[in-house]
Amino acid sequence: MKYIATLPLILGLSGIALAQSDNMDMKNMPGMDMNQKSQAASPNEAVGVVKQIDRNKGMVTLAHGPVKSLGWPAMTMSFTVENKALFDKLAPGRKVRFEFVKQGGKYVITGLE
Ligand SMILES: [Cu+2]
Repeated sequence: MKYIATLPLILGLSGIALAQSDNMDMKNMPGMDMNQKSQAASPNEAVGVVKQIDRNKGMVTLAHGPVKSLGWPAMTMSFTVENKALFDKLAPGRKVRFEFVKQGGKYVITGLE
């Protein structure tokens, strides 16, 4: 009689334990997902001056200012331009405000003005 009485109690407790760990997963996982999404989805913003343009390679070299989101100092470097229409906005010496994301090992400009 005692044994039968304790069994549902143990099951009940483990049920609560499972429910709690489910809640923890639900609290943690979407939070982590949200952080990863915001990193992937929101592009990095910077201003720069166009130094060199290579339409054939789909590259532009920019002397850009600090990039807060990446902790980058100002530097001159090449970016990939996959959207060829953006080349119409590029000219040597032009000051631009641009957005870029890291895709694989490349920094791809996604917006430019
Ligand atoms: Cu750079």
